[in-house]
Amino acid sequence: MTTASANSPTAAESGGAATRAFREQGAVWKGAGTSAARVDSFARDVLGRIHDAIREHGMTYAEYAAVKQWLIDVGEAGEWPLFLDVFIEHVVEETANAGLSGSKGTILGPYYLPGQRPLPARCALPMRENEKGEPLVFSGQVRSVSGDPLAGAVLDMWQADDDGYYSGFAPGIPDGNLRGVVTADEAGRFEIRTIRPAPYEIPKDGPTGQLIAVAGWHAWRPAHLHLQVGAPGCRALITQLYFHGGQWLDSDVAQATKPELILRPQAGPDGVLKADYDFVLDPV
Ligand code: MBD
Ligand code: FE
Repeated sequence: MTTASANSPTAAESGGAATRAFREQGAVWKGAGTSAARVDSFARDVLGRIHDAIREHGMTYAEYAAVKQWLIDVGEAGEWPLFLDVFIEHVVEETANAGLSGSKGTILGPYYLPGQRPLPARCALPMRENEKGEPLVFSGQVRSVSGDPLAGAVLDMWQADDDGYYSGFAPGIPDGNLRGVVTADEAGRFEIRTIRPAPYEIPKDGPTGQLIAVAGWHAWRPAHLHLQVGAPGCRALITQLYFHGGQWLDSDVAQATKPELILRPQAGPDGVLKADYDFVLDPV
């Protein structure tokens, strides 16, 4: 508690909240339906590759004990959602979404919360009276792969604030801040007023941050907007949008950037930053 600002979350606070949020959303996956044979071959493959790494690196017993303690700590801090979404999810996304032809997706991450405020096509995300950060108008259109506008498409959006903190996962931020569920208009269009988010740094006081520090990596994600975009008859798109020239774009700790996901905001006639992005949804 030396230099942390008033709403700076501890790792255990944000980790615990992320683990609770994941448990509550767990029902939506309804079991993976994976066969015993597939569990057997996948689990044996993963374990075999860990055994190989231990042999190749000549792991000592002291190192084995340190790893065991670290794994215990990740669970106790509630950091499995954080750790997995930062270091593993990008490969699951790449694998599961291979071969789609609509807009690019990327990882969901640990900070989605369902049931946020419904908003009309032209709206502002819920924010504090004096929300810090550069105002940003994010607008565009949702279409099918055949180019038809998708009337009534829904954009569920969430983002960090100007300090890089998410409501629901850091103390002192009102519930629902910078989160909202926007219904596009008859032409699939939307125009959302918000602020430009700051980059996100993984908490340094938890086991994930400890691993990153000890390994000499950095803990940053570039600034991003999170979106889940859906429409009837379409496959829901989980994605993130980044900012051209933004710090950490080329070294995202979560490896979740793609060239197709970069906004180029421009100041409008009123001087306010505007970013346009159209979403193309694959069929179900
Ligand atoms: C984030 O904000 C995020 O989007 C991901 C994927 C992981 C950690 C924090
Ligand atoms: Fe994020």
